[in-house]
Amino acid sequence: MLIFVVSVGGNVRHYLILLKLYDFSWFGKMKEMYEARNSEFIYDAATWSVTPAMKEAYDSNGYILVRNMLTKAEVEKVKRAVDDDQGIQARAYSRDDGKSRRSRVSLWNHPGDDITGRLARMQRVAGTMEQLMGGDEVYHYHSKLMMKDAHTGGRHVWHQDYGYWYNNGCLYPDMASVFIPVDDCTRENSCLQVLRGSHRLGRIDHSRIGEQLGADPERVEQAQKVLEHIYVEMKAGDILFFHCNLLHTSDQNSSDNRRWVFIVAFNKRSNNPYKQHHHPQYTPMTKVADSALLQCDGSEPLGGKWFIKLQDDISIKDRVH
Ligand SMILES: O=C(O)CCC(=O)C(=O)O
Repeated sequence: MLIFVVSVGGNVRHYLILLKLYDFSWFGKMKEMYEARNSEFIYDAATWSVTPAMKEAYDSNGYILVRNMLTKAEVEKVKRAVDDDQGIQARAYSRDDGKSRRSRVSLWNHPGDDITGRLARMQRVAGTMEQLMGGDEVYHYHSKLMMKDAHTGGRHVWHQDYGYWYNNGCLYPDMASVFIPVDDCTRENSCLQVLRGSHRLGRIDHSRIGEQLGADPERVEQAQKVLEHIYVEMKAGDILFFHCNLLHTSDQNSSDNRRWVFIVAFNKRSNNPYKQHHHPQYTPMTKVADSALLQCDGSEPLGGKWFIKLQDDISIKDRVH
């Protein structure tokens, strides 16, 4: 109950107004409406779980963005690991964007037990993705460090990840990715762009553009007329979870700042590819506690990750789709 004393006319008459405000739930409801509309949530370690509102936002928009999901200490640890040029970076190759720029990528099939492997298998990452995908068992399909360096980083044309993975013998679009910035991602340094709700268009035909597969430009143009185009600006520590049919793109990085991100892809056990290809068949994945990342000291070996070499990355080889 709130009591206000109101003075009218400057002095004489005073009114006592009693306002019974038993119910502040409108505030919570407004917050929920904002979160659902924008697919944007704030991480709270003490209470975190995938709520029906998050699942609904994921199902209707094709993604959710969770702010502050990694702590500063965790981001620093990940940064140190990828900045080591004898580590993951040493396995990188570059991809032509069809417009004379290149992005560097390091890609590996099994998570391993180093910092990046623990990051992928953490409850916060793998557990959240699994819940958003419906709760069935998921496995690690691959991870990559996508490096767009200042002034040189290449673009990614509009595509759906399932536009690639369909060709790998995955029958269902029961797959998804987790986008984890190592650096802040802004419009200037080529943050991810998505078409909200485009996963509901189903799989679109893809064809070759440079060394990439791009979604049929006619479809993309029509989709852009009816769906909202979002620039997903993120701080290092924020995490984006997105469906494999969500149309996404990113520009060349012409800025002074590099833009490096991890992308972890998951597949459902029930969607085991019907043929062998350059990413793994179902392989059980052990999730680790959220504390596992900070327990790494950086000396963990990179063994068992099955890094992909340029010649093995059939997604950039000439082929008919
Ligand atoms: O790094 C990016 O901006 C996008 C990468 C991407 O879309 C992909 O690898 O499928």
